[in-house]
Formats: sequence, structure tokens, C-alpha cells
Amino acid sequence: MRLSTFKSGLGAVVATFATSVAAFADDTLQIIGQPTNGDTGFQPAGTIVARHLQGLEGMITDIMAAIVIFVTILLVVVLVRFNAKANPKPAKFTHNSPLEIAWTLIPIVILVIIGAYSLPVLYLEEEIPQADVEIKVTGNQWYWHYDYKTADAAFGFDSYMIGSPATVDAKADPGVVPYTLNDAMVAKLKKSGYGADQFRLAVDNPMVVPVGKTVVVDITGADVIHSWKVPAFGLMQDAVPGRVAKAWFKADKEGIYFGQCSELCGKDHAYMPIEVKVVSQAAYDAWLVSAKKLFASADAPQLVQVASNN
Ligand SMILES: [Cu+2]
Repeated sequence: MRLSTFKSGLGAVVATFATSVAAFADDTLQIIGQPTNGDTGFQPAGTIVARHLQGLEGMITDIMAAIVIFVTILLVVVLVRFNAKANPKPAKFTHNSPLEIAWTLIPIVILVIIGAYSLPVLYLEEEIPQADVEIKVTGNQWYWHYDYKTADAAFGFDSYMIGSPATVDAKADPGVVPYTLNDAMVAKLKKSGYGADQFRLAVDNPMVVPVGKTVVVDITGADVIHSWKVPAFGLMQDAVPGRVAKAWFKADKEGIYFGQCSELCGKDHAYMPIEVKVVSQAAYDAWLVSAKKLFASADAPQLVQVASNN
């Protein structure tokens, strides 16, 4: 079902590129990674890391539930069998070596099992594979900046929440009040292919990456500490000024994945969402061509340096 939506949308995606980057794929890509009202579970896992993390969470939750049930049963047994009425003459012993060995060894075994499953996932996350696409991500108060560098060009662009002051033009958007979800804001979101549910998630210039390719993100901050987090990718990395932290993801499926800055970074922290569009290689190549034209500047042949803010 989803796949067919993607495939039928592909032609339109490529055609859209010819005219405008902004209109790119908005109405053809399915939104996969976004919060759902009332839901308590994870967003659908969009990468191998997210799948492993969610599996690990399930396993550890099961172990915890088993321990809670076991301890509760023990408590009930003790209350019933060993209260003063049922057991008027209490035993006087204070030690039981086999029991003490058991309650020391069993938790050790449980922790070793958890470790044995956790460490490989930690290594999977932290060992950065060879990049197919490398993008520098810079957190700013209060927007993200993405720098791409390909063999023949380098370009970067700011990524603002649709509805933040930088994206509101009094003439073009009558009635739009920054950061406020009113009818005019819904109309503005609609123009870019989104609905009211994507308010505070959708951005003007999303990160665009090819599906099934290893994307390495070099994450840093320009002013204060931010955090680049995309739940469906199982990826969260602090963006610390003066440091570049590497993280990676390889998206399984074409679609739109949303995230949020996840480190309190100032008054507009709530208004610097993250949007990643995962598209086919062909659509990505076409986007690169138009993005280079739109964003590349002749006097900026290099990636923006760490902690600079332009
Ligand atoms: Cu923030």
C-alpha cells in the first residue's frame, strides 16, 4: 500500500524538481515518522538501529515485568503464610546460604544477558560506517542548518519551522501569526503540502537524503547545546558548540520523518523541529541539481566551519 503510493508519486516527484525545490515531493511522500495523538508506543522503526533499539526496549520491559510479578507474588505469599495469625511461632534463623547465592547469581545472570544484547546495539550505533552522503548539521537558536558537500559542489541552507518568524511574510501570509496555529497558519502549511497535524514539525527546507544509503551526520552547535533527534531513526545526538559528533542512519523506506530539538536551548526551543525527507536515489540526484543552484554560493566553496553561524 505504502510502496505503491511511493512509486506512483515518483514521477510527480521528479517532475516537481524541474520547477521548484520548495514544492518538492510534499504531496507524494508519505509521512512515516511523526507523533500520533494518544499513542504511547514508538514511532515505526525506520532504520536498523531503531529496530534493534525497540527490540531491546521490549526485551528489557519483559524482564522488568517478570521481576515485578515475581516479587509481587513473593510479597503476597509472605503476607498470607507468615503473618502473626497464620504463623504465630516465627522461625529464628537469619541466614540461608543457597538462597543468598541464588539472589546474587540470578541478578548477575540477568544483567549479563541484558549486556550481551545491549552492547552490540551500542556498537552498531556508535561505529560510524562509510558514508554515502555526509551532511553537517548545525543547531542554532532556533533553527537547524544543513551543509552538503558533494564532489563538485558545497552548499548549505537553513531549515526553519513553517510558521516561525523567518518564514512569515506579512504580504504573502495575511493573518499568519508566528508560532500560532490559526486558520491562516493551516492554509500556509497546506501550501507546502502539510496539514494542521504537522504544525511545529514541518519545515521550509527539510534535509533530503536518498533511501537505503548510509547518511553520516556531523552534528554541532553554533551557540548553545541543541540536540538533533529523529525518533523513527533511533537517532539522538547532542549538538555541542566547538565539537562535532558523528552519528549515522540508513533509512529503509522513502517518506517524511520528523524530529525535534531535544535539548532545552532557549525560549524558542519548541519551534526548531527537524524534517528529513527520504527519497529515491533518482529523486535525490534531481534535488541535488536544483538545491545546488538555489543554495550554493560562488564565494562559499567550503562547508561552513564549526560554530560559525551563517
Ligand atoms: Cu532546542
